[in-house]
Amino acid sequence: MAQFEKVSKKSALHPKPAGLVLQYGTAGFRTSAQQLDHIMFRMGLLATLRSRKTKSTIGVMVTASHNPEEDNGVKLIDPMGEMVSAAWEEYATQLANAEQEGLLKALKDIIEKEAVDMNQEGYVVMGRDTRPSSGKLSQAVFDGVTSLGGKCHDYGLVTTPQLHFVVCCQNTQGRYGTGTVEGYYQKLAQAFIQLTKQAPNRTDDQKHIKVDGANGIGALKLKEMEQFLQKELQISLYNDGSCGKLNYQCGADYVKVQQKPPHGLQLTVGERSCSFDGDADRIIYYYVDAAKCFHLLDGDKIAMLISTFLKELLVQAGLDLQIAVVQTAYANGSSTRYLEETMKVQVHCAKTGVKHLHHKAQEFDIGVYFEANGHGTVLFSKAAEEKIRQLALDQNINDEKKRAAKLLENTVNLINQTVGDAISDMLVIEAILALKGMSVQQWDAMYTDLPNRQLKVKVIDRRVIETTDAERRAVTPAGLQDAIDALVGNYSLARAFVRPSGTEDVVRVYAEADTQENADTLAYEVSLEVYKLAGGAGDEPKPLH
Ligand code: 16G
Ligand code: MG
Repeated sequence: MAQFEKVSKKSALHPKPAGLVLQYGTAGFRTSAQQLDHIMFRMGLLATLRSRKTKSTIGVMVTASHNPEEDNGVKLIDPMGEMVSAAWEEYATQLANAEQEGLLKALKDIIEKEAVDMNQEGYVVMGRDTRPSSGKLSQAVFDGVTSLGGKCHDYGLVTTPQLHFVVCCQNTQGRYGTGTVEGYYQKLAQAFIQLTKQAPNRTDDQKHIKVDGANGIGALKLKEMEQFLQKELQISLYNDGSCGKLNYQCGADYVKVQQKPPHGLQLTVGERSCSFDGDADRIIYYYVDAAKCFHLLDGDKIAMLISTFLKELLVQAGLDLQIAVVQTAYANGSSTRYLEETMKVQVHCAKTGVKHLHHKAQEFDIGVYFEANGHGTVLFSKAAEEKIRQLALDQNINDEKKRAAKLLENTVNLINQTVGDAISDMLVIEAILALKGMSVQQWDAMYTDLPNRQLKVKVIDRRVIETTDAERRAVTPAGLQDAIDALVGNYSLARAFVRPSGTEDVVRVYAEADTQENADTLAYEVSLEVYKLAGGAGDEPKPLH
């Protein structure tokens, strides 16, 4: 077939280094940019098949998110803007690792297994972050799509969530919005302006926010969006990519993990600031108090703020919709307790990785999901959205109900329901703070985080650790969980768990306890057990103090 001849020819331009094996990680392939050319070409092929199979537009995003600038990666986006399904992740791995001479066979295997109609049109949209390698790697995706007879539209430099948004718009015939970057700005800005109109007495201080753009695509796109916001938000942008290096000593991951402000952004006492990550699908807030103490408001605090706000509006609107918060094992114990005991919101725990949280959140009328690292969004079921929109149109309700319904409706419009989105999340948070007349300190004071510590342990093979109960308990190696339980028992308000990383060759350790010193000691003690029982590599972990 002529179709496959073209694939053969083109694939020779994007050859796979013999013997190289790469795994589809939590959110896609991610490694040093030099190793990815063949992966990109092949993901172009796969996206075209996926498009033919689903008779929908599929997205391919070239990015390595918060990772170093020298890395790159690829994320595949399914028809409704969600991450690609598990079965196709499996195909992605097979196709990625087929040796050059076995590529056509691997491709035909998938076509056969999924009964892909090769006469169906294939349509792929692609985007990329600001990494120097992203342009060339996008070209490889393009070659993959077109060599298999698919059509391809390159959106160029976009944030990951913008590409998710575009995919969803295209596959819902515009019901979700206009499938362009401008359509994204318009939809979100309009919703934000409608919301802040209901908070008329905002001072200039309240309208102002400092943003650390991680020297990445988020900075670029926020600059573009600013004019659409009509001065309702005044943004001071730092680490905008004009001189610094991507994600280097800045960005959401740096701030969260280091628990300190990014370089290149001076904090003034009490002022709100936030950091995006390298592809703008995560956000973290922070401020310093009068004593120069740094305070972080992570994904847990964001989920708490948003779910509290929505719950209050549901009560005011008299809408009987079930709201739930989905977290991971990394959620601070204080946040879970606050949500369950004070807010009376049901909380669920999912495995790490957006796809798992997203899935769980889909089970509710309103599912708020956030990872502590700042990745999250809100999902509204079709029925919930419909009820909210109907109520907002209802002429026979009182003013309080009407206002609540309109606020809910605009919040639905402002949230990027396809995936966590730093820009959208920031606008939602800013709108809520404005509507509640709340300062960042007041938001922070709603509950106090338990001190915690994360560590990494190098082991020979991290797969020896298997977990259950949403990664909160280790099933193997034998004895590890018992050891952790015994250690946790020595501290108050303590919790600890270990899990193999899905993105790095390490085992991650998390511990929290009543004091920072106890959390640190517990994390160290658990690390030592991992090292001993799970085949530690290199030097034994050392105490932090
Ligand atoms: C990926 C995930 C992120 C998760 C992280 C965990 C997406 C879009 N991203 O970056 O949600 O927190 O992996 O990494 O799903 P780890 O397995 O190395 O701890
Ligand atoms: Mg990211």
